Amino acid sequence: MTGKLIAGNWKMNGSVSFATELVEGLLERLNQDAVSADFVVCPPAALLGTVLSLAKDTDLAVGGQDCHANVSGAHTGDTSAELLKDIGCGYVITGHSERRTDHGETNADVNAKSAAALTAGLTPIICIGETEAERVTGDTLNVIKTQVTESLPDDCDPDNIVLAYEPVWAIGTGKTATPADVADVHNFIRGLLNDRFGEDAAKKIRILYGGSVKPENAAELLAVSNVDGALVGGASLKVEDFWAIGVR
Ligand code: G2H
Repeated sequence: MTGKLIAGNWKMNGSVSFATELVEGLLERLNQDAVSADFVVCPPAALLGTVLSLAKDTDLAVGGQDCHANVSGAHTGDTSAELLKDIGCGYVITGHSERRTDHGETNADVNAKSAAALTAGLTPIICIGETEAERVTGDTLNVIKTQVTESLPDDCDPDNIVLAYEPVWAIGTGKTATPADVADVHNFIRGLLNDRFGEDAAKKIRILYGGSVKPENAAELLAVSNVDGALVGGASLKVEDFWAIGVR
């Protein structure tokens, strides 16, 4: 692990002209400033070609928003991890709560997709997080424990995985977890990773926070112990805001 990892999840937003402008703006800033953070953008699949051609041979990494667990086959509309790797991606988001909700993805699905990503040579950004109902009933840490245990592939290499803690109630709602809430969960996740991989290996795994991260709250969230970066949705769609989250 080096600096913070700032990952932009564009979700189902953008166009060719939007992507071009945003990526050119990021590259301009990356060329000018000495930056300690690592930046990755995850556009919709249809914009990956546009983004990858602009980001080729630069410090801007590119990722997919999902992948299929299989290498190929009759899976209309899906994209394999191998293909993402082949076109130049370095990362793929797996298990985002919107996929868990919209497509019924289970921890077992997320595990299989993350394993496929690792086999293909991609770094999966494996998302976990509790719902509002689970938080209210005091089940947050139990849910997190189950998600971490079941979503990470058995033999995964800690050098090549990223976790993202995204409380579902804070996603796109403008509600942000307090630094104390985030510290509790991130410290708990680090403990789970220590138990599973041993402290030396576990400390290589970046744990991102996601959920309404914006320039106004980024400094205090990124200062929390065991917060190694951010997974950013809405604010990753404006170059100034996305940049300001990682470079202050
Ligand atoms: C959480 C996040 C990005 P937003 O989904 O993954 O989105 O920053 O809009 O809450």
